[in-house]
Amino acid sequence: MITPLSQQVDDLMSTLNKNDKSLMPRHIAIIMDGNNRYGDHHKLAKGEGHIAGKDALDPIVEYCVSTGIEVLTVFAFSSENWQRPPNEVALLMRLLALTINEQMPRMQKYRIRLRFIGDRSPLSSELQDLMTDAEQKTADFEAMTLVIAISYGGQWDVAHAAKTLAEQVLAGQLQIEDINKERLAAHVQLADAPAVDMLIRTGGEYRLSNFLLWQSAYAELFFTQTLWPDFTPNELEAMLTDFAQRQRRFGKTSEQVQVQDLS
Ligand code: M2E
Repeated sequence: MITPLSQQVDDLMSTLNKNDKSLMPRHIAIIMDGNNRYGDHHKLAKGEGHIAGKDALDPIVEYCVSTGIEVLTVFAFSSENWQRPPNEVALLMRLLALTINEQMPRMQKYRIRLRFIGDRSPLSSELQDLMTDAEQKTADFEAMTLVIAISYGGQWDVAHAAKTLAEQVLAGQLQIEDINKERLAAHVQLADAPAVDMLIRTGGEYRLSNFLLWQSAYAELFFTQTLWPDFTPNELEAMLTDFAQRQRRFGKTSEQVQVQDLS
């Protein structure tokens, strides 16, 4: 079959993007929305949409590793998700533990560092131990960092950072006059990672839902109707082509954004 010219141009464009690192995001964040609606559409039993969603992440992770993305952060469980029906919360907690166990060999294979962000205090001690263990075992991997946000909220994150600064003031280690955005930035989650430069939300809603508020201050936003279990590397690749075009168009501004890390 002959490849249509438009497809050839698209392929060439995405090859070119990957060769110019300044046109590629360093840090992609994803709000993986639409699992329950996927379950409804496919007449699955309650909760099975989340199982489908769990499996959709693997090809996305592999694609990100292969294109040299440094950090991929996904919203697995928000601080607001605690208000979902108790049996859904219980299922999600079981799925989280199951997924972490399942993912370990893959993390080894692809040399991916696994990290977790969020308020761990409401999580079971078993889950907390599993998370700490996974972080320790993958700490030296360098192909990519996969960040899983669990019991995470952007407002919690900023409040938590403010509390750290307040403690420093109380201990006489910091003057109130010296509090500024750089000082606060040093204490939000992922302070040592590059800022989020691409934020994707699947599932057709146009909200940030309290995800990485501070870290996404300059992020390019991408929304798709695609439900999370249907999201593919192909669609991500199309978004990356769009991202590169936005970077080209706003060349000057994006250069300024590129250099500003969160630390
Ligand atoms: C995930 C968690 O809705 C969530 C259910 C569990 C799996 N999931 C979606 C995740 O986001 C942990 C790891 Cl290590 C990877 C993915």
